[in-house]
Amino acid sequence: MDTTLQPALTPAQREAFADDGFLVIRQLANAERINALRGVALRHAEDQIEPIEYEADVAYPGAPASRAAAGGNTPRRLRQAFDRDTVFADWMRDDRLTAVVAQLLGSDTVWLSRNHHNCVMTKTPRFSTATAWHRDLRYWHFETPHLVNAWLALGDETPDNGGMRLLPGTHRMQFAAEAMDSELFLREDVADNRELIATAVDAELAPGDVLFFDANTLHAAGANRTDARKLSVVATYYGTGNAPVPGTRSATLEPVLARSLVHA
Ligand SMILES: O=C(O)CCC(=O)C(=O)O
Repeated sequence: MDTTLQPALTPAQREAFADDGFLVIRQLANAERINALRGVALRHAEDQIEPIEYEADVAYPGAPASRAAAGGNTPRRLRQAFDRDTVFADWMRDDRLTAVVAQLLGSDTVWLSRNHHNCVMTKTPRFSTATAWHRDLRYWHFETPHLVNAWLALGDETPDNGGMRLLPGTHRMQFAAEAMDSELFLREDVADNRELIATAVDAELAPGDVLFFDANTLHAAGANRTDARKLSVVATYYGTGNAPVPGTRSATLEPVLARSLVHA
């Protein structure tokens, strides 16, 4: 493993990620980059540049019933961010971002999946919905569960505007089938689950902060109850020794080599 990576994670940061399944690195993207990303993301959301997943498509509780209903044209995800604009592609291959991912994965080689996340998540006032507790891996198909998500805040993220909440240590836990509902969301009517949910941590983020989380960590987020749109760029990475299972949705689009060994 290359030991010259910058920023270098401290032993405490590595331990926090291993224990909790997530880690926030403050100010990994500077204001100039945030402005550029935000400008393109806002334009694409307002001009509805496809491919977009709408709140009506996600169909979480409280979502508009169809794309034709009031609020039915509210974007939830601007998909295929890597191929949408070079500002997103440059960010997803950024040296400092992928250096952190390399350390968290323990792999000098870092692959970006174009089939999962790879999007701008938006939460729009009035029509946004909450996401229940889940693991991202629930519908992904990889040889190992060793994947890391990088969630970049393009604005402030708080419980009020639907910021991310995480359950520390759940990436290492096994759950009985009855703990989850038919869509693999954690059932909130189960007493043990309610105890676990009481341990939730809010990831409060400022523009430029990145939340890294293990794809097996249970997380959720509320609706946006403010009057400003929330935007976050999200990318998923894996390293040497992992690969999408051929023939599955995880293998649909070719991955991007986001980082390889640069120092001998
Ligand atoms: O912003 C949210 O509601 C959470 C999104 C999320 O966890 C996901 O899409 O996997």
